[in-house]
Amino acid sequence: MAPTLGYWNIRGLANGIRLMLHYKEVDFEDKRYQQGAPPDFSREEWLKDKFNLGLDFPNLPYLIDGDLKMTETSAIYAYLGRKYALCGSTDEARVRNDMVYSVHVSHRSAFSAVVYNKEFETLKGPFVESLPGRLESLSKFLGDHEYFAGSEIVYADFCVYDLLDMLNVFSPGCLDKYDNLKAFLARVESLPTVKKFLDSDGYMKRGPFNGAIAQWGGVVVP
Ligand SMILES: N[C@@H](CCC(=O)N[C@@H](CS)C(=O)NCC(=O)O)C(=O)O
Repeated sequence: MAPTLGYWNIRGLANGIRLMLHYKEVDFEDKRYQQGAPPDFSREEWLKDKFNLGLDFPNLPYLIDGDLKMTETSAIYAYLGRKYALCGSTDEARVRNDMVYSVHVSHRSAFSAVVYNKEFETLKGPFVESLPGRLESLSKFLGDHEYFAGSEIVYADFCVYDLLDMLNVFSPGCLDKYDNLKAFLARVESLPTVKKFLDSDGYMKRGPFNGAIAQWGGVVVP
């Protein structure tokens, strides 16, 4: 039976997972829960399922693959990475994958702390000012490599792709001086199976990136 990936109907923590599954042409159910409209932002659609799926730590995203049921984004990436040989084939590639995955989590967490904060307007500027430092180190680490682990694509590439693409919508032009990061985005986008997903109706090119209660990216960004 095809695996099920459950998540909100947003990019959020799941877009990189969706990209990876499409890249590998995995037949899966992309189950998207719809959060209610303001002012209630009901989570009812998810809450009806939350404790009935047999999940040990009920949360979104979840992945159900046969008898295996899991939550925690990092566990889902690691599982799929192992299953589809996207963890890196050498020690060096595996270390690079693991490092850049964790670094991307730090950046994503910092971003979430800003966009979900009621003080968003105050916090936005300092976050934008922090972007060159964040992007510079990713750019240096990527160097002349095709992908973040080297010449082979790994699961962290899909996470970083999603993060950079979102930051470029949040702060247009923030990638301008990083030619290798822009080339990396273009490289991922030109992978035929990824391109097919990016061009499909279901792809959320302009979001929503975040949950509906976020101060930025909770709806499609014009
Ligand atoms: N530690 C979890 C956090 C997951 C999480 O915060 N999920 C949010 C959406 S991004 C959610 O709405 N979860 C559903 C819930 O809390 O019931 C992970 O890394 O996957």
